[in-house]
Amino acid sequence: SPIDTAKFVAAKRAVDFIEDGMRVGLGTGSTAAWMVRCLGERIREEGLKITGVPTSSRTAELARQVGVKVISLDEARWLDLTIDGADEFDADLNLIKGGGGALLQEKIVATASDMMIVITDPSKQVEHLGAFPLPVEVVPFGWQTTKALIEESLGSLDVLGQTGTLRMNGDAPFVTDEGNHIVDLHLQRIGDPRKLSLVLNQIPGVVENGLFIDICDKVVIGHQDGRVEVTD
Ligand code: DER
Repeated sequence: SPIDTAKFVAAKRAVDFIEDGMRVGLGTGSTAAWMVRCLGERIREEGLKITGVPTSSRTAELARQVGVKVISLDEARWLDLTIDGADEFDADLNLIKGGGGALLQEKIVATASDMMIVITDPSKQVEHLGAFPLPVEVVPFGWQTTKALIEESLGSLDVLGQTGTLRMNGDAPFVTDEGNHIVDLHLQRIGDPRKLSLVLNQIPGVVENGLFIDICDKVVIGHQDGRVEVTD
């Protein structure tokens, strides 16, 4: 499909940044999956020697299938490069991530990397973050209270919407790789993403949120006609 072409060309371009001997963070989502497949091809065709640190169990599974040597973040300690997708990115390269529910491991791995490259298609580019519901990872204990505290905290912030919804997986709450739940915040527009991220992470019961501030270094935008843009 055209959108798959856009994701594929972005993923393929990003894999060109990977050099022999690198420790690479492997993102989660459909665009990141194209990246893992392209990486597997480079390993097979060029004998590229790298190790990969996955950001979710499903990425780990795919990486092994295509022949990437998978190691844990604890074994790698620090990474040279992480390549991951995003749900939104703005002009400051701040992101909303977490649509796939892997935001906690994604943010830890991206922060442990010298460089983060985000692979996208034009639908992810926004003037202001917030049209995509902001995922907030919360511990299961007292999650309804935590959700209420989150909504209450929004009152003093520059956001338009103020409701959160518990993310479901069928008729049960969605459970992350870490065993937590996700509350999706329907904010419509986030005026000050940095402040919102700090306020959210102070709330007891909140583990992490999907705002990536000052983490992304490059965005690769793939287009359905095969064109690719790289933005620093
Ligand atoms: O969940 C995530 O953070 C994913 O990377 C998401 O942001 C992008 O997923 P997509 O590539 O399937 O659109």
